[in-house]
Amino acid sequence: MNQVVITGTGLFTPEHAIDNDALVASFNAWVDAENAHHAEAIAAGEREPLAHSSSEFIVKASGIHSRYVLDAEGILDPSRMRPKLRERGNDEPSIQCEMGVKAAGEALEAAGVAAGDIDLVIVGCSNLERPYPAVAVELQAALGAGGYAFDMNVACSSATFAIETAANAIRAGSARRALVVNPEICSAHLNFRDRDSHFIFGDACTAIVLESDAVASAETRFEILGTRLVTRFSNAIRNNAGFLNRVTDADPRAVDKLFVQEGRRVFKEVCPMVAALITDHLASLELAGDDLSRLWLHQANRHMNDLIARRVLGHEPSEAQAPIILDRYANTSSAGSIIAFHLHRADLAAGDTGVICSFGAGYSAGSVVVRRA
Ligand code: CO8
Repeated sequence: MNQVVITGTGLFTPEHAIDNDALVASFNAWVDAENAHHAEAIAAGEREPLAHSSSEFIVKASGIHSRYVLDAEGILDPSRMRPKLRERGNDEPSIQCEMGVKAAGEALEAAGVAAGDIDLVIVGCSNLERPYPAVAVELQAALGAGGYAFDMNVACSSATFAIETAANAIRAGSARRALVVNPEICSAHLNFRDRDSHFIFGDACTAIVLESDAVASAETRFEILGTRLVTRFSNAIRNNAGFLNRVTDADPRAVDKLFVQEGRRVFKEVCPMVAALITDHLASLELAGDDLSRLWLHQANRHMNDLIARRVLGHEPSEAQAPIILDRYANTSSAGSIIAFHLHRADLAAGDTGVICSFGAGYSAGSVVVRRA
């Protein structure tokens, strides 16, 4: 079997940032307008007034201070509260393809690989702009990559599932070089009128170049020691937008066509599942928490990451051991753990070991154990 190495990563960060205060001001303006509109029903006790959101709550409950989005104006307009993105024509690249080109360019350059030498492109993300033609095939053409391409959809775990799929293709010899791209436009599926979740997500795109060690030329490479994936069905994180909505006559504006979750339940059920996944995966590689220099965890909630890192490492994690990027990026779904890996790996020395780990809807979780060569 071919040994697989990660030789480059890239990150596209949208130019617009929304901090908690701006997001909360827009939310509260909408709440005030709604309550004023329904003042009579509220006074008659027929309707509960809507409650304000608060920046203090958001930071305390999640660790999120700000998020990047493709469009801030539409989100912050209390009469709209969703991004305003221009529809792309059939002859234009999709928005996800444009994001992918930017992140992939950086990853290819870091790896010292020409796009034409890529044999496999996988686009893995939570939501795809259109079912077909695939965003991955479009990206393959935009980059001038060779081989074959396809889209994958495993919510927040799309990147780790795509890494294992790409690594398996390289291990088996059906590809020598693969590109995994994660264009996440979470703001388009977020209900900015839901107090419980309006602050959770941001947009970003990451890219990873994987190669057979035999053909890699980059000086800095991370050898993949092992990959492990797990899924367990849960209804606690859901999105019911789908192609059958049209034929069941479901209201496309219904709240369940956006992101919905039972946040507390997710927290309680996912943390032990992920800690067990990493610990068991490490044990199968004859490693333990003590052997890890770094945990690049999915970035959904600071407390989740602290708890998982504590269980895996056996002690309180330092900022360097389990870096947090969700304070600036919020939850960028599958891109989160890859952003952490992209921004926080340069200081590792040869022989240092770490785990890239995702977790999210499905439930789904993935562990990728890497060692700096
Ligand atoms: N402002 C002020 N107060 C608030 C707010 C607010 N915005 N929201 C809730 N409160 C109040 C509540 O009313 C409640 O008050 P009371 O105690 O009086 O009833 C109190 O705060 C506590 O509420 P919660 O129990 O809901 O708060 P938590 O402490 O549980 O924190 C979190 C909420 C942050 C959501 C937390 O539960 C969490 O992070 N859970 C895990 C979530 C998670 O990781 N989800 C992953 C989902 S992502 C995924 O897998 C795939 C998604 C694909 C992309 C989708 C694109 C959109």
